[in-house]
Amino acid sequence: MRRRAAIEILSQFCRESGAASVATMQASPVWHEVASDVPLHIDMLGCMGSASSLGLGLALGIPNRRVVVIDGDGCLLMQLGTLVTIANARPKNLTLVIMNNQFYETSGNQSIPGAGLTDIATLAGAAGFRSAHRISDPASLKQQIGHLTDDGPTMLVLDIDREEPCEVWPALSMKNQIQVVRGKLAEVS
Ligand SMILES: Cc1ncc(C[n+]2csc(CCOP(=O)(O)OP(=O)(O)O)c2C)c(N)n1
Ligand SMILES: [Mg+2]
Repeated sequence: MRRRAAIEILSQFCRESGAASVATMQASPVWHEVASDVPLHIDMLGCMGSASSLGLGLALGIPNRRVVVIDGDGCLLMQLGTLVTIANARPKNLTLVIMNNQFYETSGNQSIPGAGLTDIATLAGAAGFRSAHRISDPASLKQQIGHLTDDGPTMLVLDIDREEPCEVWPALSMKNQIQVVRGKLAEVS
């Protein structure tokens, strides 16, 4: 599936449900192309493997709101122990989406270790995630995201086509995004 098609579906879910979102790597510029209106969004910039930890903190802090993290497959492998940390914390409202393109696309499309061999959804299940599904097409993603229950943490592993990395990165400030999200959450609580 194309990254953009997946992010259109994920961002529409956040728009409709009021979920907070975190994106990283090549998901970030696409998110800003299609979903700059979705209010509770933070990009994890630069720090491979930390988007899921930021999402975990958010999910524990706002337990009545769903949190969707869009992570890279290479990033997940960089800090694989986070799967156990997340499963152990049992955030019912957290969904970790892995963009399973099998490449480090951002740094020039080097193949990730375990490409075509390692099953990330099985790793998540073994770590203690309540459910983990591998999804290959937009229709299945739409269906699966419509059936998310508050029985997380859940993982969706999306098979994403190899693309070329974006040429122009949007100007983003994590500090600013975190302050904006904090302010918006304070307004509604
Ligand atoms: C610890 C660490 N090593 C290397 C890098 C350089 N680097 C930046 S992005 C990236 C690839 C990210 O790959 P993936 O998580 O699969 O996301 P994709 O680019 O495929 O969306 C690498 C290796 C880094 N930022 N941090
Ligand atoms: Mg990747």
